[in-house]
Amino acid sequence: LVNNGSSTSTTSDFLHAMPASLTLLQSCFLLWSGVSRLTSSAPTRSVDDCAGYKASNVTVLENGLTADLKLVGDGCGVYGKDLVDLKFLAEFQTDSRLHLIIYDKDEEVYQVPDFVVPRPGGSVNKQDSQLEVYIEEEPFSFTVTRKSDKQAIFTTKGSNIIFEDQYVRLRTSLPENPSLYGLGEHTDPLRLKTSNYTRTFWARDAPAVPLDSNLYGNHPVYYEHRAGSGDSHGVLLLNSNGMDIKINNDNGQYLEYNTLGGVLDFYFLAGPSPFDVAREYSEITGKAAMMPYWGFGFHQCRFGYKSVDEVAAVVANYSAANIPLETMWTDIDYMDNYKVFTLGANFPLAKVRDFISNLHRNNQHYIVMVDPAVAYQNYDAFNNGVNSDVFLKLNNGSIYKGEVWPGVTAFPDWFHNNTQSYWNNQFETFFNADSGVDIDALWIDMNEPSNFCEWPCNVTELQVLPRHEVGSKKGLPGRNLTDPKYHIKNELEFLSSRTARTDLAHQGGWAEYDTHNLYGTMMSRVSQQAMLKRRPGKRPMVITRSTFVGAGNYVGHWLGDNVSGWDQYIISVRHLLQFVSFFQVPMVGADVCGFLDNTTEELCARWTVLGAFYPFYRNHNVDNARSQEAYRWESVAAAARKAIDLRYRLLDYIYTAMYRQTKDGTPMLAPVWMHYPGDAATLAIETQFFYGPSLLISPVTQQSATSVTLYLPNDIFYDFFTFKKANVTGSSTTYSNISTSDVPVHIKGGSIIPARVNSANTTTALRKEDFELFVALDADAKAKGSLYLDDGESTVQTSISEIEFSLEGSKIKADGSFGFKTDVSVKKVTVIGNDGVTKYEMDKKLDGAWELDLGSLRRDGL
Ligand code: MIG
Repeated sequence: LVNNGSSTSTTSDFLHAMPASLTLLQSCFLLWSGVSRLTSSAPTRSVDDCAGYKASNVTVLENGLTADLKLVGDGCGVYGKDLVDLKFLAEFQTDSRLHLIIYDKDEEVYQVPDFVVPRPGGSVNKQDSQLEVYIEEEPFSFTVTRKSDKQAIFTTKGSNIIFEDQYVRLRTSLPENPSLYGLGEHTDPLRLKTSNYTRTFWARDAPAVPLDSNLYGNHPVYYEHRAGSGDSHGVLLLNSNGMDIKINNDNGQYLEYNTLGGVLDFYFLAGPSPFDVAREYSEITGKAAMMPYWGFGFHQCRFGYKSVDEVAAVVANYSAANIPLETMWTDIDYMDNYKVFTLGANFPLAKVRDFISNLHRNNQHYIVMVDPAVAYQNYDAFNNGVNSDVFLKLNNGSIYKGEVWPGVTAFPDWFHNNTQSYWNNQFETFFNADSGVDIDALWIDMNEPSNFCEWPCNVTELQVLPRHEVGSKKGLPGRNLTDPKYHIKNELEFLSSRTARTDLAHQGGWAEYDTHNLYGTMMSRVSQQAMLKRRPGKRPMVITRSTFVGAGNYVGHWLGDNVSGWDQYIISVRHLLQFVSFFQVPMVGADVCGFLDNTTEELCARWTVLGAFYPFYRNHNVDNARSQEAYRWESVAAAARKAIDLRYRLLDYIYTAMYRQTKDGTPMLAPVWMHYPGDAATLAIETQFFYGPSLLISPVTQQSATSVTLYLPNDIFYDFFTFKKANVTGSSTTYSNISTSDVPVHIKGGSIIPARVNSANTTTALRKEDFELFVALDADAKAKGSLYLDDGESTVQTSISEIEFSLEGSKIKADGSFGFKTDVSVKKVTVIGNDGVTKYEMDKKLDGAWELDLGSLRRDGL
């Protein structure tokens, strides 16, 4: 097939489906010939004029396609040296996943190591794929289309790839006004801006989590919904280098990757539903780590609890105020001068141990913070690190020194073979159940890593990356590792500003320049393992600040240093959903009542209610701000009691949703559009969200407001508290008179929600409460829902229950597996339908399948 037309693509020809003639092609590539060079042979300095690559040796395989790529002309040299010989590989790994990688022939260029993000692999015949891939030979471009409608979901046509040693650029055209999501961590709108928008990927300690800024974590994956086809897809660029992703619509709509290195390692996920995309993405990230049941309880923390007595007093105050407190936390204040693995004078070991035993006796839990940076001082944690050689070092062999809370510090090198055992030993000693601080879970902070030193800081001489053997994928030698020519839009001036200097080499030779964004995730995994080691068989709960692709496989995340302000209260929803719904990091929550600055009574009450629908529910405050524990104001205490009561009664419902996410990647929380992608009015909704599969939460969004205008998709919804059927759907409606203890919640028709009849003071007690079922009928008067039961804490479960409830006609059923032994029963059923509400009493154990006729049950007078 010869195309003799113009080689430039326009947005309009992009918008049309691929030419029908392509469907006749047996091979999945298109030879493009007769195209003249875009540039003369002289290297140009303009990014847009680079001549790109030419493909040869194109080989069509059963499961994909390979080609060699050669630089056209002398290259463009915009921000470094162009690589002459590249390779292209496209492989259909499953019917819905296409892996496509462009890499250097010698495989010297850095690639995200497989031991950090294990690749899923797999191979299917191209006939079985939902996607197709086409290439054009010169200038080289590739296009990924959806087979069913020939729409291009990604195409580099019309924009040449630039692949230099310190700059890689690739651009895809997109339809006008695309619906794009993800590309975090950010606090920007959930549906991403489509013009003049740059997302920067460079892990940073980001106080006040500002908009339009690089924050703690890096997840270069986006989800796109195409209104035309009604289908969604996902695209991951698995690259950990500093990066700007630009989304713009000057001269056509596009999304453009600009990285400081690495290779173009793409995964295309075909969906076609948004939930399918999420599930497909979970095959790459690995399934999220299941959290302990108690982890869903209410947590209290603050920076600035100065003594164990003060911490104990907070616990006592909660109890006196009759607000259930599941877990108490302590920030860096417990340490001796902020040295990790030490106790300060106001936290004497005997007293701390006493305090923890008391908590445990009451079925409460304790968590403390550990930072990665170790004080450069003569003490055990430092000396042990030196002896096991685990700290990041300069080329001359001396330990690299940064500055964090304790003053001068060393930074563990998570790539080092000895680091896991070093960390295990520190944990086994300091957090020893019999003689140390017997924590139940762990909080890790400052792992971007954060460093108080401004660059250039303590600089003696620049470090040089060693030369690695061909094929090692550890990074090209000879690069400028601290000041590359292309400047990403990092909030801070230099790559090394306020972090570990980027010209350090890790053990094995990887440069911090390439692996900076992995630091928090590698610490997460090592810490999770260390926690598992001290309590074998028990699910570790580790909450980290910095994350990368795959972090959810090990840990949860809190959303960092937000501000006690109304804007940030509501922005927390979109920030949260990124992680749960798009990045497969479900155990997430923002600091309830806000971290920086002083909160207010009204804000704190509203936030305590909203937080009850975060997977991770913790009130946390900065040092020196006004105290904000839930008992500080009567209205906040009332809000907390009511919100916690509801959260706990629904705890098994959300625990079931989390379990499902850990099994198949179905997000436990989701933005409205993921449930109703065909409804254009949902695409930008970011203040309402689904909690579990069936409950729509619509918090009050503004200060002084007692009403909220919420959108109900065109479906059946019932008010979860009054059970009234919503008569306006497919449009917005206003709810009024919402007290600071309340939030509108709707249950979707067709669902059954298992809830505990009564809440309890602790999740341990909660597990002994009986169940009731809320049955919300759909248009056919049917409903279903699930319940997962296990022991709540073991990593390996030998006896679980996966129960499916259903209602059809007058029959209500429990089916599935019933391995988990429990004495609790289902005591009530509330059937919510067109004709109002009927409540029934019943008494059925959860030890085997059953079926009941509602007509045979005693009705409970309403
Ligand atoms: O430099 O440990 O995001 O939650 O309270 C600040 C003190 C260090 C930042 C964390 C915050 C924590 C604080 N930490």
